Amino acid sequence: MSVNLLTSLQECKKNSMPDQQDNIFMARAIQLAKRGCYTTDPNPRVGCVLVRSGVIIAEGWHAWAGQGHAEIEALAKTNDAFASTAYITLEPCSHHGQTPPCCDALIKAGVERVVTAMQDPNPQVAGTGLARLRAAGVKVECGVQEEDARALNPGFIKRMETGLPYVTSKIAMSLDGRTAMASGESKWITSTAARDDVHRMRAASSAILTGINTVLTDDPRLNARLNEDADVLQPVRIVLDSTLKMPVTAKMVELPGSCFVLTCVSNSAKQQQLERAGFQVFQLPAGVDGRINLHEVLCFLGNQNINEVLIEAGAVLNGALLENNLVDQWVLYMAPTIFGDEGQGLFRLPRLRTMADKK
Ligand code: AOF
Ligand code: ZN
Repeated sequence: MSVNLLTSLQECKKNSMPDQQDNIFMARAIQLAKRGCYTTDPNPRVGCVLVRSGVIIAEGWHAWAGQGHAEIEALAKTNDAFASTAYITLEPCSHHGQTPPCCDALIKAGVERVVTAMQDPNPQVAGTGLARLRAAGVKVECGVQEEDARALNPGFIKRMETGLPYVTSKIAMSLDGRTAMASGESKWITSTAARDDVHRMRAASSAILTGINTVLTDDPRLNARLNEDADVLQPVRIVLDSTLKMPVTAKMVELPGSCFVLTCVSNSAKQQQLERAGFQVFQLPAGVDGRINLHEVLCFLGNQNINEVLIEAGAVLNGALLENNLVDQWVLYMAPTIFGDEGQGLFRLPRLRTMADKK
């Protein structure tokens, strides 16, 4: 815990209103949840703080799917949680998934009050955890710092609510809005600081998606390479490759983690070659233009339990994504360089001609 937060907790503990205390302890639970930022997929990031008489008696967070949920990790750190308040960034689960229900563990431990930031959007839980706690006589509040807690898990929430992943597209551009020279050459537009930032974004993503042309031009590794020492569950590397041009020698397939090639042609000989090299190949429906239908791609990713997908692609794919309104968040890095008139733009959108067409 940071010294500042500790001091403010101690100062606050005797005199403050219950609401203020709730906010401070929930802020701490949110901080703890962030420790699972690179590892909890496909599960959400969740933090938990157990408090008695205004003092934190135990803390926990969810780190890896299949391992302890935040509440269980916190309960394991104290042998007496009786009459405590549990601050949890997500409603405690009520179902048997890979682990038993957290709401039962809280009841069994004699927790007196549960404060959560938000309901679990997982239809298997969706309010039943809170209802079970109330039925057992536990005081329950929900909605404390909900906005910050939702921001921990944009992908998990969107996937649970819509079946689709949360989509971020990252684009690096020059001051004159170019993303590559006319030849396709683009290494490097941004500084190392910006690229380090991208590796943190990659680490927090469930998948990195690009188009086959980027692979043919750059042979990218598409893995997360962090400077700091942190556990990372490597994102799935995904390439949209309508006509199965993927080279079996691509660098990305040599690295730990999965590589998916999504295509809309059937070519069993090439598919077998790619599979022998370590790729997983999936055939998806084509759109009217003969390329893979991008909405189908997102449905496929949702079915594969991908929460957050980071797109790192060129102007063609970004143009199609923009046109189909499939991106939730655009992240633009602008470097203080000029590429000139021949350079490639951010979005290939040939149908825009008049001001009435503008996006
Ligand atoms: C909690 N606390 O820390 C997390 C929760 O397969 P399992 O057992 O890991 O369950 C996964 C589901 O549990 C996940 O989809 C979400 O609904 C909930 N996650 N719940 O009480 C936690 N990570
Ligand atoms: Zn749980």
